[in-house]
Amino acid sequence: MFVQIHTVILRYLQMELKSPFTTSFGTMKTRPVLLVEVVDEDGVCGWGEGVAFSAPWYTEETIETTWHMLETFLIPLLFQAPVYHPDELRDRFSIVRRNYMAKAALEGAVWDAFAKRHGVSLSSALGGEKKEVEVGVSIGIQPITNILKRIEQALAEGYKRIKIKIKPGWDVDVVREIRHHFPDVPLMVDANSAYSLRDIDRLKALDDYELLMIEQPLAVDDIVDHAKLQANLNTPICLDESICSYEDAKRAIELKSCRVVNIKIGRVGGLTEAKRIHDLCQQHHIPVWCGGMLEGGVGRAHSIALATLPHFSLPSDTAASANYWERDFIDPEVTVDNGRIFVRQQIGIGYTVNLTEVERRTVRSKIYKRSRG
Ligand code: OSB
Ligand code: MG
Repeated sequence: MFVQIHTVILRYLQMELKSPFTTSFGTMKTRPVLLVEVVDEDGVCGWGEGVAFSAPWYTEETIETTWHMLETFLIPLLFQAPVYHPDELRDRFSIVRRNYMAKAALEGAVWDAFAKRHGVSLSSALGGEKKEVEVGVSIGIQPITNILKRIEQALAEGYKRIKIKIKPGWDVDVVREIRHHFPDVPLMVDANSAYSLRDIDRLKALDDYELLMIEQPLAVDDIVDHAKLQANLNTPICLDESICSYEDAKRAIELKSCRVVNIKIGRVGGLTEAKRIHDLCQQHHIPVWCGGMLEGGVGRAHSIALATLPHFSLPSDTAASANYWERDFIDPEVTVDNGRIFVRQQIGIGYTVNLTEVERRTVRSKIYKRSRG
């Protein structure tokens, strides 16, 4: 059985976040979403989501570069030949350098169509086993009283761990204050690359607060300084931005640049690559967890399916739809019950895309057709 995609529809959605999200880089109030719909010869649909933002602060990609790469290179490559298994797309797309979020958006849609054709859930198609996944929340930079309130709320909702964003000058004091109010809460921090080795004393001071890990303290493309830092820290370093491929993960493990890896489907170029990194980390006893990109429902569904793989042993950054949106564009919306998401067993991503909700937010869309003959 194979999937021959003959139509791809790209949609640019403008979503409004319930509350602004601030990282070491800046504040986001809205979130553009690139929705990818693929349709095969028998009318089976698959859905993917591009996770690049409007500005290239997290990686070099933006929603516009993603659209361009899809339109000019990746969709034509997909149309060229049938897909017997979505794993083939990693090779087929490799003639395009990097542009991982663009690749992941299209590959994810094909994975969904593939699972639907085979009558299985995306989780099963990937080899996932878990029936539920544990999740935490990521809380942006904001006045400390708001952070404390958000933590209390998240714990009341059962979230399994709390992550806060830090930056130079907004770190040790904030963590100390949180620990004063919540001495035992599973807590971690994410710097989104805001420090350099010159800040080593400040980062070492975080060792006193029993953090689960420090996520991406140093440069986005670094694994050498992270190794030096890790050798001087008791707290595990978790790499996010620095790991864009299996090879990146391999080198980081070899250099001991981190003790934990955050896997995001978009950042690494798709589910196939995410699975390869998962397997590699499993072999090396490096715990992994599934990161988040403030996704809409389709991206969220993909992250849930990925996190059902056996070695995802730490809570994901996949909070409930209601943590981000007044109304998500899938049915049902993603809900969290005592810190867990129950994995839907329906075929494909397991959620239905609500076209009314999609169209309400669509700024532009374009249909691409495979030419026959
Ligand atoms: O670094 O993990 C990150 C959000 C946007 C970009 C990068 C990151 C994040 C988060 C939030 O931390 C994760 C989420 O709730 O989706
Ligand atoms: Mg991060």
